[in-house]
Order: sequence, then C-alpha cells, then structure tokens
Amino acid sequence: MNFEKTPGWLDWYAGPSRPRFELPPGAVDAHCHVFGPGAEFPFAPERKYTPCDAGKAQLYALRDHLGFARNVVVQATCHGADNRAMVDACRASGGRARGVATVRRGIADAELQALHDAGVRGVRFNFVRRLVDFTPRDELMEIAARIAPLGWHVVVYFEAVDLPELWDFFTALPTTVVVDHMGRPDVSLPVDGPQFGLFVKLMREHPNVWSKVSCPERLSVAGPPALDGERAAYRDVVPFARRLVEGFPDRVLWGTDWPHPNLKHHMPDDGLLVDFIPHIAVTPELQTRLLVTNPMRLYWPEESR
Ligand code: 0GY
Repeated sequence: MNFEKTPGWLDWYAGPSRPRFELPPGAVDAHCHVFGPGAEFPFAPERKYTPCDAGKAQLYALRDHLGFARNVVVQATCHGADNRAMVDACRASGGRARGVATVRRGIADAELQALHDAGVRGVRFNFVRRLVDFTPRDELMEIAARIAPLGWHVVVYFEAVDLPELWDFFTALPTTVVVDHMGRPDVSLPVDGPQFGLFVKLMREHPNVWSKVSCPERLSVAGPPALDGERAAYRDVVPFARRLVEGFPDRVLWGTDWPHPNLKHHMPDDGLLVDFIPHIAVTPELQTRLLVTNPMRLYWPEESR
C-alpha cells in the first residue's frame, strides 16, 4: 500500500555526525521507533499522522553508527495496536532489541505470550491528545493487570499539564511505570516550580516510577545547536534532565527517539543528541547507570547482575 506523508513531515536526519561522546560499552537506546515500511507494514487506519518509512535496517545502521549495543523499540501511534513492524524489528535484532507494544482489551493470552517471545517487555499507554483517541481508564487498568504477571511494565506518555488529572491512575498501576520524555515539562518554567515539582514528587513518592530523560529536541524552547558548530544544544532542558538523573540515578533511561515523529521545525542530528548525554549525566558512573545498568535491569534482567 502507498501512503502519503503528512504535509510538512520532516524525515530523519540523513548522514548524522559521529558523536564525540563515547558511549559506554553495552549502551542501550531505550526509546526509538520503526515506521513501516508502509508497503510491508501498513499504517493504522486510526492514525493521526502518516510518517515517512523508517524501517529496522535504518534503525540498526544508526545504532551501529552511534555506538549503541541495543535498542528498545517503542510502538508508535501511527501503527495503532498492530505491533507487526515493531515485532519484526525485535525478531530481526538477534536478541539486541526489546519492544514496547500497544494492545487492546481482550487480547488473548497466547498473543501476549507471542509478543513476549518476540522480545516485548511492556505496553504503552498514550495520553497525548493530538496522537490518540481517548481510551477508558478501566480498559487500561485491565490491560495492566493482564501484563503484570509477565513481568512487563507500563510506559506512559502525557503532557505535564495533564499530570494532576492522571496522578491517581498512574499511582494505582500495579507495575513499574516508565514515563516518556520526563512527562513533557514546559522548560520555560522554573525547574523548581510547581509543574516540574509535581513530576519530581511522583518519582520521589513512588519508587516504581522511572523516567526517560529523552527528547531535548522536542522539549527545548532555546532550540538546536547554532550553525557555527556549537554542540551543547538544548541547554534549557539540561537542568530538568539533571534533576532526574542525579535525584533518581537508578530509575532513568535515555533514547534517541529516532525517527523523531512530528517535529515541525527542526530535525536533530542524532550524533549531536548523543553529545547531549554528558551534559545531563555528568560522571561516568551516572552515564553507565543511565545507558547500561538501568535499561539492562528493565529489559534484559536475565543478563544483568
Ligand atoms: C515520541 C513522540 C511522539 C509520537 C509518538 O507514538 C507516537 O506517535 O510517540 C510525539 O509526537 O510527541 O516519543 O515518539
């Protein structure tokens, strides 16, 4: 099937630079996606955008170019609850990728087991209104109860302004809860202010809550690196990410978010994104936890000490 990209869609950055920051051995890109290719894995009828094709071959070429050892492939909303592209990517990785799926109420036990066998270790609940239609909370809670016995976790994606309303639901979840992109704070607000303070409180009071300190390119108001080659871009995001990396060093993850869906003005060079890491995890110890120890504990517990 042929799909036409959403008008204005930005394709991923071709020819990313090689990072100056050397990733620790065994580093995991714990948030990335595959899109199609649409001819092989059609996009879902209920999708809110149609992306470019971005398949597993390109993802794994990027992994090798940047110096990552493994990936966590997160189901993107353009594929709805059809997990075939993500599962195919996991299966093709030779055990070097895990997956996070989207499932609907009523999924059969055998289907959950097949996802597990392919490498899926979590489900994603998305609350970002521009990306998904509303799903009743009782349906999500039912899914959480079904996946908990498999040892899976729940990944949640939401905007910071919606956290007060989602608080009771999140804190009732029976599994580890991994928050995408720090709960999308408004980084023009103070890091010590009430909005980010509520997110920090969620992590402080609930030791089952983890955060991806990812997506500076999405959260930054200050913007990308200057054209003169300044590599420490997205400076306004740094205090937010550092607060979490230093406050909760055993519950943070990092990912590229390749192929960067729905960016409107700027597509990041993934090499520069990797160079952002030492600004938010400033010691080798913190970097190893963020990039190796934590994702291994969550996604490859059988291999982690
Ligand atoms: C991300 C961010 C976005 C999209 C999705 O599944 C998705 O469609 O997650 C977004 O548009 O902010 O993490 O990929």
